[in-house]
Amino acid sequence: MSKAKTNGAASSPKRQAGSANSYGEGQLGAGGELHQAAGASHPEMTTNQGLPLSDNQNSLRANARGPSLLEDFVLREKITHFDHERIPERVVHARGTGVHGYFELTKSLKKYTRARILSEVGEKTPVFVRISTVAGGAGSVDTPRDVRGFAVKFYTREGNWDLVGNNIPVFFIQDAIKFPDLIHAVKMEPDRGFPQSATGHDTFWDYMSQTPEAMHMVMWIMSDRTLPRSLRMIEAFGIHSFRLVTEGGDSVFVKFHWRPKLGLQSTLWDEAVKIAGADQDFHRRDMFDAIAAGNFPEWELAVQIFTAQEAEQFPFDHLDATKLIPEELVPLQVIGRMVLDRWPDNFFAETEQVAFCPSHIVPGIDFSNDPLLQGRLFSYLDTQLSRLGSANFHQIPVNAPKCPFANQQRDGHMQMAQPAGRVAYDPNTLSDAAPRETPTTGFRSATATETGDKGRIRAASFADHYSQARQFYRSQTGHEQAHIASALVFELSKVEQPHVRQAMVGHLRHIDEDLAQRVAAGLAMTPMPAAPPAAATVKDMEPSPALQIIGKMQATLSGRCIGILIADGSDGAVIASFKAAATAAGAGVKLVAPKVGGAKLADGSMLAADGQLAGTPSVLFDAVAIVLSEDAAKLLSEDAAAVDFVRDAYAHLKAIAATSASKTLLQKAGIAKDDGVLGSSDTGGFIAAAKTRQWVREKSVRTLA
Ligand code: HDD
Repeated sequence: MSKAKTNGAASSPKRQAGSANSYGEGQLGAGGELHQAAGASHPEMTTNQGLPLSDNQNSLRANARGPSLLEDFVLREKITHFDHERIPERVVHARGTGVHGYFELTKSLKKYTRARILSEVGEKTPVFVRISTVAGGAGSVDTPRDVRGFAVKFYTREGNWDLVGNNIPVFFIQDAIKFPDLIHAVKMEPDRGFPQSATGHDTFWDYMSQTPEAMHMVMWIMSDRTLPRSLRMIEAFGIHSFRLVTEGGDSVFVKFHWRPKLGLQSTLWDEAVKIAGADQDFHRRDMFDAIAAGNFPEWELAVQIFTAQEAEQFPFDHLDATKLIPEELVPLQVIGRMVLDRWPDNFFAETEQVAFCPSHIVPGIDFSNDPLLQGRLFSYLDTQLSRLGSANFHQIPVNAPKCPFANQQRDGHMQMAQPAGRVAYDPNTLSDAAPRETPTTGFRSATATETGDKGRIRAASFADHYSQARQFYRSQTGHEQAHIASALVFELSKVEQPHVRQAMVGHLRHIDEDLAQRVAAGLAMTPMPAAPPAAATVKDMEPSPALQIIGKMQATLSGRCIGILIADGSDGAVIASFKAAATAAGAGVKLVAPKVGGAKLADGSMLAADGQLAGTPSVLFDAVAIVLSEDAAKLLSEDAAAVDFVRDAYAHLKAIAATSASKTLLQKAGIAKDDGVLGSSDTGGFIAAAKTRQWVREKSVRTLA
């Protein structure tokens, strides 16, 4: 056997910077350069047993062109580890974005609770937050029409508190026993494996149409709340009623709300669809970029506090997760703020392995009897066992409390702790170091008396499925109502079975007859289907403007981004004036050009672009400026990417400013003059228009139901 030719091991196991000795040919760049910074001091590469490696590019072979040898433990270790890299993705909420940050209490709730995190003003508590879509797999897109999960792990001094909520304050079902069916209905249909992350299919709407309690949630998911512009621009809610508990065991009820500092903002449906094609990671990238730029996302934490006696007067049952408490009925009190300021070091270790459980609470907080919450208290711990593979998942750094924790639980797969001593039980007399219960400060459940008959019973107070759905719909602006109606038309048009469409329109008749008529007209459905029997009288509740998105948008460009389209011959001074005005207003600015290397400006200088036109459509921006010369505008009016850039910005109700020389392109895109279409000298007008959407334009650009 001839001696295998190697690239030659370095004489010392500590690799020298710049040394080619331990690199195979595959490490060389096309130009033959080494992928190693000059002067860098790299740590030694070893096996998992610490054995220094001489060659990470060539497996051990019988000869230069011969078979690989079973003896090659280096190859086997590397491939084996790779083969086991993936863990099961979450059964729901598989795709998520995680960020570290902190929570700071600004108003004490000491009067209501002994929880330290809710009573020590000024105390900063580290948090890890994961924001997710529900239906799609881990590799699905960021912008389907879907609920966003909003899970916060507070690493408090009294243990971890997980507030596992959504960006919608109600849920589809009232009882946890229905959850597996709900999720089976929304996920890809099992025989065909699609759709991956969309609700527009038969099984979802079949289930909805058989589940009247879901109708309030249906209104929310058909609104633009499920099409957020940015994860930094969503509200979030703890949904269930929880309890705040005093030292003495007395309690009041509480609902938790997160309110984004940047205000609410959503995209339009057509925009969301196109973003999915332009940037599958639109929301994750937005969060990453914001944190890298030091624009730390921030939310206020607000609470609604009410007593059991007050709850008895509500025209709904607060233990029913399909109901919300209107802000007008129980006002919000802002008690703190959360700032997200640190991107994880490693996506898998932190964002993938983080394990949230609604059962993780701290002394001073307790659960209510909400039957959805009660089921969740079981499900999350259980799912972590199969997802993370061991009862010791709490030892993974992102899951471990930051306060001391100790008990007599022992062993199990992947045990990382090494408890010393002979005692692993409680009570004991043999160890002074053994942990002991703390009856005065430890967690105690709130005092509550339960009476009544055992049974599989749904409370009569849970029977009204339509009043709050009606309240939600009637609280919206006309634009938002049109979006809800159009979303229903779109979704139900994807349903193949006519009886499912009819059943859904029947439910809508209980919510709002005009909505039902609009949707039926959009589906060309005649005759109008009958409404199903309703289990309770549908009430007209006071409209709640707090339920709108438009009412909660802020006239700001903070956190938004302006795209400027340039090409050869563009005027550098005009570009600079737009850039300065947008930056002063707090917006990010990106230059888009036909070539990423940039454009040769009118004065002959080169200006680099941030994005190439074909790959950087206007859906990625909140407003656009078109700064072209006459020649470039003529040339680009023959380029679909440029025409779409302008046309989409217009159709998505965005402000457009353009040099007069750009008019050939604007004409080709069919842009009509309105308040949101401005000249290039009116930077002030452009910035003002960019802070909002041009809602009045919508009727002229699309047919809405
Ligand atoms: Fe859930 C994950 C939110 C009802 C069972 N849920 C999960 C996540 C969020 C929510 C944000 C992702 C956590 C993360 O980022 O790791 N879920 C909710 C909300 C609900 C809700 C707001 C209703 C108010 N969930 C719900 C019910 C059940 C579950 C009724 C089961 C009975 N949820 C789970 C789960 C998941 C989960 C299967 C999947 C991955 C995980 O727990 O860790 O256990």
